[in-house]
Amino acid sequence: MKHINVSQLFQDYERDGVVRIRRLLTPDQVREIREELDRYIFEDLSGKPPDARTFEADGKTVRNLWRLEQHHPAIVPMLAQPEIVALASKLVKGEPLLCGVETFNKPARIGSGVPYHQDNAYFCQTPADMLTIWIAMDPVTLDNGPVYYVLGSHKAGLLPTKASGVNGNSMGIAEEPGIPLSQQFCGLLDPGDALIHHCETIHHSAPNTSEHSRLGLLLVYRGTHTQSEPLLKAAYAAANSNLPV
Ligand SMILES: O=C(O)CCC(=O)C(=O)O
Repeated sequence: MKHINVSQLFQDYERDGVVRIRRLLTPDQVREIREELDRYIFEDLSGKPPDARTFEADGKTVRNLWRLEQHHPAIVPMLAQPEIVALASKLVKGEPLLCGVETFNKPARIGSGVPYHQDNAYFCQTPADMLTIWIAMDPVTLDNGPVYYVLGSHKAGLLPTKASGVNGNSMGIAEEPGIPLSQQFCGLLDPGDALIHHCETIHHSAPNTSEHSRLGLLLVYRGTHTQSEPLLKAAYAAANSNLPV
């Protein structure tokens, strides 16, 4: 990680609400983590509670793994290395707390899309010093459902939400921003590359209709100084209440 210019990254993050980092993980680390995720899904997942995962519409292919830090804590040291924690600390402007380790698997052919949203509609934190480090385990291409971001959108704060009805992504934004894809930042990545986005940056992704998996592994950090906002929590609970697990 010595190749990262942290001050420049901080400036870019503050301006755009999203930054790309090449080679956050080495090919060996990616291989090791991917093997462990495959093993966890195959051997352990069926014994975990329903909040450990969301399936695709076929009811059996994993769309998301949730709460890996609780359900599979042994994976955390493979990811949350000191340099990554230090980077998170700079961007959340305080002591970083790892509050989520999860995946967006986007399996080949059936991986579902993610509606336009801001993560803080789920996280419900104030101040909004919270972020996601989205690490590519596969090549992310134009064809397999990359994440698109509306640059600078975090600066407008949290926008009105609506329930999206999407299992695994229940909170959408009430009005899509109307910015063409060509003017949005497209997170094309090689395995081991990462995106870091602010929790109020608007983003979304299309279904994966390609023959290639697009697995993203996410680390979510907040500063220990942030607090839950009860009104936001209530809206989130309402949006989730009618969705299957
Ligand atoms: O991986 C995706 O397609 C969406 C990811 C996402 O919504 C997020 O990182 O908050």
